[in-house]
Amino acid sequence: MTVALVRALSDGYADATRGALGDPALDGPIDVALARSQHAAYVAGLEALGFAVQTLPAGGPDACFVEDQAVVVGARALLCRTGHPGRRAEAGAVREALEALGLTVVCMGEGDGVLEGGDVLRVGGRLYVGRSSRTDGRGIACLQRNFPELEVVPVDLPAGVLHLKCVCSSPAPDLVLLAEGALAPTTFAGTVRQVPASEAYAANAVGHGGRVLVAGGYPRTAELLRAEGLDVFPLELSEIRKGDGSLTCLSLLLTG
Ligand code: CIR
Repeated sequence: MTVALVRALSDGYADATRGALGDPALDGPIDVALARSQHAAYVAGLEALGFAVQTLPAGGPDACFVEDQAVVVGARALLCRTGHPGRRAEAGAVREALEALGLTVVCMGEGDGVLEGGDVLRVGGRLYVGRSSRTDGRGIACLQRNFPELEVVPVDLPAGVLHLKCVCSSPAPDLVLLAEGALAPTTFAGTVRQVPASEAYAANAVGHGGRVLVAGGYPRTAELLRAEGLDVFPLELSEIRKGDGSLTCLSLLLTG
């Protein structure tokens, strides 16, 4: 199965939770129509990577950031209890979609703490998980209980980082793209390539089969990915970024 689950942008997207990225340049109003066209280009990009894209109907203002609702490993998913209480109502539709695709879904309960998928990065046999304002120790323990076949590696995030994947991603097997200065490169096993701090936003990239979607306007990151032998597809993300989102946040990728 090579399916990407995405969620349509709601009319209320202009009211998405904002400000965590701490960049005043992102303070202006969100242009929802432009956000929708950027989202459509993202969907086309996922198709170019080889995914069959399934689009869920719109939900709350932040629901397009579907990555936060689940952690998928093979044919199993852990449905997250998000650290953002206002986003918990988004989970039901994601659960139904994952079950309809044949996945076994386990739901986090109230005693399981909080966890958001944006804090979880899979690299080979490891799940790196950010300890953040959205993910706590009990959530990390719940992740380890549910995926005992993988090694869960907690990562303390610097202040002001919303999710682990705001500063890193793995767009190709065993490759970690990391924003320089955000975390020690030795945090990760495998090949770590650092993007300059001035291009930190581009450290969040989505890849599959040798092709990579990357935020547009970051030439050094694009060059670095090309040097890894990858085909680079830059995407404009201004309105997604204003909602504190980036590329991985907009999909749940099922490749098991
Ligand atoms: C939120 O604050 O939850 C959304 N506005 C942004 C979520 C971005 N998700 C992600 O980085 N995985």
